[in-house]
Amino acid sequence: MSEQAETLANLSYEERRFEPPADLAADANLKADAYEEAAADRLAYWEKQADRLDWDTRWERVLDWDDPPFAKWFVGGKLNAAYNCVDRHVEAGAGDKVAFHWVGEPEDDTRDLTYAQLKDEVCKAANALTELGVRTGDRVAIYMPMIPETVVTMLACARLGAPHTVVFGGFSAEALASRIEDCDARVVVTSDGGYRRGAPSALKPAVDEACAIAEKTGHTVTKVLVVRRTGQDIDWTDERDVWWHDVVDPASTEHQCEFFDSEHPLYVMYTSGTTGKPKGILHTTGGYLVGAAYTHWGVFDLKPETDVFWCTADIGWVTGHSYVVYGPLANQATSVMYEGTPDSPHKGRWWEIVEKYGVTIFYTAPTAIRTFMKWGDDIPAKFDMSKLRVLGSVGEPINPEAYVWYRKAIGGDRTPVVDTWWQTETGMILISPLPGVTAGKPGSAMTPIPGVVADVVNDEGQSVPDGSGGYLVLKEPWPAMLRTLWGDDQRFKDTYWSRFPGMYFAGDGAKKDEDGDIWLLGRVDDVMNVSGHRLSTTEIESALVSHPKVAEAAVVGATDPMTGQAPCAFVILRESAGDGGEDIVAELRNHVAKEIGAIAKPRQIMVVAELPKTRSGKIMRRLLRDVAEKREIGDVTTLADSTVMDLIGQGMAASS
Ligand code: 6R9
Repeated sequence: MSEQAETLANLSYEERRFEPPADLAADANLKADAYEEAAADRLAYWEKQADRLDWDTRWERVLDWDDPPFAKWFVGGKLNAAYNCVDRHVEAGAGDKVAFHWVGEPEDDTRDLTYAQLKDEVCKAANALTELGVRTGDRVAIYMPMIPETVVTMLACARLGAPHTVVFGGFSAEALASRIEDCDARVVVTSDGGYRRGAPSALKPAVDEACAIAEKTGHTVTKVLVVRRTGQDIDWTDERDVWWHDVVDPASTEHQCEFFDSEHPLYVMYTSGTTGKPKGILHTTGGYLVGAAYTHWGVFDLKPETDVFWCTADIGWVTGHSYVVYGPLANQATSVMYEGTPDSPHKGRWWEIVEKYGVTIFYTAPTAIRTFMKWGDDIPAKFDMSKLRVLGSVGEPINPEAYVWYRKAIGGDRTPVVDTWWQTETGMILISPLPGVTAGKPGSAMTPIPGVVADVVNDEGQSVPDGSGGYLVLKEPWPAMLRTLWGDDQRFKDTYWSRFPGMYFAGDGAKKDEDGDIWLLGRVDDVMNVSGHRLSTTEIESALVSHPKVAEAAVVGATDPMTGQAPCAFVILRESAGDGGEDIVAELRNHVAKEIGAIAKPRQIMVVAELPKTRSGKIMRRLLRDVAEKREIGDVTTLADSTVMDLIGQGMAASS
């Protein structure tokens, strides 16, 4: 090998390893033998994990996989998720323990909620929701900021066996309406607004608008329950809208909970797929709660007596469901929950909170880590974060430099970093280092956790050798797996189970390194990952095409130093729109924000005369990605008209 080639080979090989600290390893919840135990008898291992919960009726069978891909876990078992998250801890004498140190964005607006208080609030909300007509099986939509009432509402729904669907507060009225309609929710819980970046930001107007949109298709929302958070002025529909303080506050704290079948639906969470229509991922009660509790305990090495856990995710995403709400509460953890943005009122706000509450385990996303890196080491250095002992990352691949910075600047060079791979569909972490076992490699999610069977396969579905890349698959069912897509079993089969027969196809590319450790390489479908949030190219294209001036649109996810990927759009205007006018780009960006949400706003919009298409009419996104990432344009031989790229290239030069 030439000297230069050798240098290159070494550069692309990550040699840094971070061994677990000795004290953590000695006392770890999960040790190396867990891998062997789970491999020897996987179902017995999961059965043991199910004993973390309180069951009213014990299951008869651990897994029913007789009709794949439709799984049933802990068959015949009965339990209540809210009882497991709250009541049983109070009954065990932990009522005075803090469940949440809640921190509002305005300084000094804080509230500690004990398990006993949480139990009272959940019971009151369950009684109030019943008054409003919610029955077992009914879907309830939740569109809320990060306030305690959001958790209370989710648990109240779980207590009643009414599946919730939480819609991220950053989503638009249109997006909210489509979710309300898809899962046929008749009751919506919201607030007047929440605090973001130092100012009240409204939520209720979007609910009003969503109800009006739904009404047009014949779908009536009968009740909207509204928490007063900011006190801002809002419109009010007398027969439909109800204040939380009028119905929940005076309700009884007594509520007898019912126990539901292990497979009773717990929630539906919408996520972007490869078509314009979001998919309603269905999670059920027993398996999901077992998976969330087990991974929260094992991957973060949670010691409920002494740890203070903080997952910064918004409850509107699956990470918030599993690691702000269900996992930590099932494990009787004490958690921090923060309402606002990391830079309000100053860029050290998160670290100030870590210091104040003595946070020991911290879980966030690479996009946030990269932002802090940009802001500089001196900001976290001002705070005492010496109690931190485990750091976690989720949502997208973490670049090795960000990993190393995170470990050093936040973790004082002591803390293991667990890079956790999972999805809305998987419900729980599946691939991750274990903090007391694994010598972490920056950038690698390492290996499947005990109980999980994952692999990287080639186009034919064969396992690739170490040192090669392919597609990430799961080869055995796991308890928190999605059960189906709400109302669409066929799409469930097509999306996840048809690419490789008998295996779950995650949609992610991955490689195994020479040691067999897994590196995630990003999506292999038309889904992009923007700041850890999934957006589909088709969804943004549909939003653009719904604008009266747009004839055609193509969207690609271009690499972005801060957000991982950023949407870049190429649009063809309608003849009638002329050149679209001076503000066409701003107009279209705002239109996308209105249709989907601000997070989907294209970073860049280029008005073009043609789009590169194959002879069969498929848009060649690969070429557009080359343009968006300012690369040399790749192979154009399959283009129907090869001059198209020259035109786009010229337009690009003119616009930059
Ligand atoms: C939990 C969550 C899932 C997609 C997934 C993958 C990406 C998540 C990752 C990661 C590399 C990690 N992803 N964690 N990629 N390393 N540690 O994020 O769920 O919003 O459904 O996104 O995110 O591409 O397929 P969700």
